[in-house]
Amino acid sequence: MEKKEIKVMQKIISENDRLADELRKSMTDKGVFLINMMSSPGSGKTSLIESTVKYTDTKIGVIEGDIHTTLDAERVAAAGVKAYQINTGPFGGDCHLEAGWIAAAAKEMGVDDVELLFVENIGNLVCPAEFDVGSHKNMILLSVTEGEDKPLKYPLAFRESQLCIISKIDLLPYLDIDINKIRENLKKVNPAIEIIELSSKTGDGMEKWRDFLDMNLKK
Ligand SMILES: Nc1nc2c(ncn2[C@@H]2O[C@H](COP(=O)(O)OP(=O)(O)O)[C@@H](O)[C@H]2O)c(=O)[nH]1
Ligand SMILES: [Mg+2]
Repeated sequence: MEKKEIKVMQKIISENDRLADELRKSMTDKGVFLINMMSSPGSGKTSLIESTVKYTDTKIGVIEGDIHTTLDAERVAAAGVKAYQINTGPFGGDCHLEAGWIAAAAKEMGVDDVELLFVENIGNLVCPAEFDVGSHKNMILLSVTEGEDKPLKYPLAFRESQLCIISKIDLLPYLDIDINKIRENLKKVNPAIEIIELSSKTGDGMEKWRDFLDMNLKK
């Protein structure tokens, strides 16, 4: 990367950090807890939001990030969740979300009736980790079909997250994957990371996820 490009990137990131702090404070003042969800495409972010509704009375809102389509916003809205879709495709197809966009989306959607706001970030394990979106907590999903090595290959995303959901555990009997190795690799890159194993499909482990949300919402 040329020196000029590095300088421009640094400027974008420091402006994003400023907006992120501003948004976090404004959400705290409004009593909204903001969780940023990151993961590879298909690891189960939208499914987890859909099934969370069945386990809590908390008023949930979701800001969906995708390059194209409003499919995820339609899915969570059908599950009874207040939803807003951001598409980056028409603006160059960015593979991450930024704090300013989340602030604008939250304003347009309205959060007066929301206690828990999820940002479903754009599916990939690289760019979203580089941008603070103003969240109180970052979480990452890693489905059991993705392999034990992903925390080692994409450490930043796992380091920036306080919680890792190991998802789709109902599939374990059909796979040659060692869940202990996943845990071990997670702790190698982020010793403080909390880990919850669950299946949005069968509901296994969902009570631990609900407890995590309850504990954070009480604070
Ligand atoms: N077996 C199983 N499939 C799941 C589970 N969670 C999600 N899926 C499936 O995985 C696919 C991708 O899920 P989705 O929630 O769209 O992932 P996202 O791209 O991270 O939002 C869908 O076909 C889901 O039905 C789970 O816990 N168990
Ligand atoms: Mg999704």
